[in-house]
This record gives sequence, C-alpha cells and structure tokens, in this order.
Amino acid sequence: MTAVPVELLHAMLASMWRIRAFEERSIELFQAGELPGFLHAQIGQEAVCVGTCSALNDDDYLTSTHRGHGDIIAKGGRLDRMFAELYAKETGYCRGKGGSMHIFDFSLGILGANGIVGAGLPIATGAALASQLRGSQQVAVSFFGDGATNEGAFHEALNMASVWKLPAVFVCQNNEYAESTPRRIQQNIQDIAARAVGYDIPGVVVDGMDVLAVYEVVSEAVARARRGDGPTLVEAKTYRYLGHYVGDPGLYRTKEEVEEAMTRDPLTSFERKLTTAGILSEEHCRTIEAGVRLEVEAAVEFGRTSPEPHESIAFEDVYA
Ligand SMILES: Cc1ncc(C[n+]2csc(CCOP(=O)(O)OP(=O)(O)O)c2C)c(N)n1
Ligand SMILES: [Mg+2]
Repeated sequence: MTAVPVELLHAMLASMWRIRAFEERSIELFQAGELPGFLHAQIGQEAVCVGTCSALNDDDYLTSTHRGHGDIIAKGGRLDRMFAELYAKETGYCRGKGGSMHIFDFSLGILGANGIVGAGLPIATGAALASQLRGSQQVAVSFFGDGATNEGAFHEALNMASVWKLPAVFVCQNNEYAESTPRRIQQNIQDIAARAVGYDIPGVVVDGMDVLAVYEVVSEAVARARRGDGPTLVEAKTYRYLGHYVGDPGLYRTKEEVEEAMTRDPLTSFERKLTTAGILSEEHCRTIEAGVRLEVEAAVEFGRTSPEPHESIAFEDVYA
C-alpha cells in the first residue's frame, strides 16, 4: 500500500463509494417505478472495477457488460449522463435510447456496456489491434463474467490477442454465478485463469474483494501489454450481493452464502486498511461517502428533470 500515492488511495475509495451509492440509488428509483428497463447491480464487485480502472490511462480502452455501471463509473463515466440514460432522457449517454446496458463514452475510451454476454471481448481485441497498428501505446481492457468464459467469443478473442501479441487485458469478474447457474455446474475447472494456458498467455487469480490486490495485478498486466509482450487473463474472484437483476428472487443460493461474502466487503475492508495504516481517519472516510452521496443525488435530479427525447430521433443512429 505504501507504494501507492495517497491521492490515488483517496480516489479509489471515493470511486468505490460512488459505485455503491449509484447502484443503491438506482435500485430505489427502479423499485419506485421511476426507471424503465432492467438493472443488473454491481454491488459487491466494486474492487474489481476500481482496482482495474485505476491502473489505466484516460485514453486506454474499456469494454463492459450488462452489469456495467461500476466499470463505467470507475473509468470516469459521468453520473449525471448515466442517470439521465437510466431515466431514458435526451441528456443521457445514448439520448435515452440505450438504457443501462448500452452506456458508452468514447471520450473516455469506454467502447460500451453490452447486453450480449461475451460480446465485449472481441471489441477490446479489435481496439488493441488498432492501437498496435497505430503504435499509440493504448491498452484495451475487457470486463466480462464467469459465464462469458464459456462463450466462443471469449476463446476467439484470447486466441487472436495471443497470436498477435495485442495490448489487451482480459479481466474476468468471477462472481460465481451466470444468472441462476452456479459455476460448479457450468465449468469443471477450479480457476478460470487456467484457461490462459490454452493460449500461452499469463493467467492470474486475484482476490476481487481487495482493490489494492486487483490494482497491483492489473498494473502488471497493463505494463506487459504496453511493452508489447501481449495479453493477460486476470480472474478476479468476487461476489454479487444482490440478484442477477433487480427483482430476482435468488432462490438458487443460500442466505448464509451471501452473508459470508458480505463479511469480506470490499469497501469495509479497504477502509479498515486505510484507517489502520493511519492514511485516513474514520471521520474522513464518512466525509468521502457523504460527498459522494450528494454527488449522486445531484445526478439523479439531473436525470429526473431532463427533457424526454423528441420522437424525431427514433430513426437516428440506426443501421439499415
Ligand atoms: C449471448 C448471450 N447469451 C445469453 C444471454 C442471457 N444472459 C444475460 S446475463 C447472463 C449471465 C451472464 O453471466 P456472467 O457472464 O457470469 O455475468 P454476471 O451476470 O454474473 O455478471 C445470461 C446468460 C445474453 N444476454 N447473451
Ligand atoms: Mg457471473
């Protein structure tokens, strides 16, 4: 921890709280009937989003998933435009036409959340190829779930990135479930990182509840990618506290299992580390949390009060 600048540690904590607060607030609004569509919350997985994105430059690329709010926030996504998108308003990232699963911000290298499981991996591979051809030193990171690693797109992307030594980092958010299917009945392997062997690239397991551990592992993978030594598969072992989607009754797992995971909460444990090391006081942590909650509230208000998109834009941005 001593090697990480204090300002970055503060920023990491704030970013993790920003994600938690964004998700908590969006769930409340969804349940109150204010937000249309679907929500897949990332609560519990904040350390993977923030540890990874803290190792990236602003112009590095990122692809995300259906469970992507935290990924986008960690890469610098604007909360006001995100809430506006959830409200399906004109000021949203997709002018209200994409919703939760299609948020992107090219100015931040965010090439898109994606409702198609596994679809972000080949996009990141393509971005990494473009970076290699331009010699621009940009790295492309792809987030995806454990279930996505059973998709052909995962294997094709890793193979191509490996053969061409592309500057890509593949970060699996292994939360042990694909919808209601536990990993033990969808995969025979202990560690998803083992799949890297098939492509002769490094495969690293990391504690996805520990933001500093994720930061360290991804920083190394990013450095390797920038040196021209090719991709890495990172498996971050994490857990989603809530259902697959907001409203999921969650009958496929026990209350005890969820409670056990919550004892390893990534925010609580990071705060404990920071306060024990004398880097932040408990009071300072609460100030950070309170500040972030105000920021989220302002973003909600922006979304709520923004205008509806005009019907004339319905056929814009459509391929025919
Ligand atoms: C190609 C494709 N197949 C199936 C689905 C339906 N689906 C949506 S999320 C999901 C589970 C994905 O699990 P995982 O990759 O572990 O991500 P998590 O939801 O756990 O974050 C499935 C099967 C889909 N959206 N796209
Ligand atoms: Mg999963």
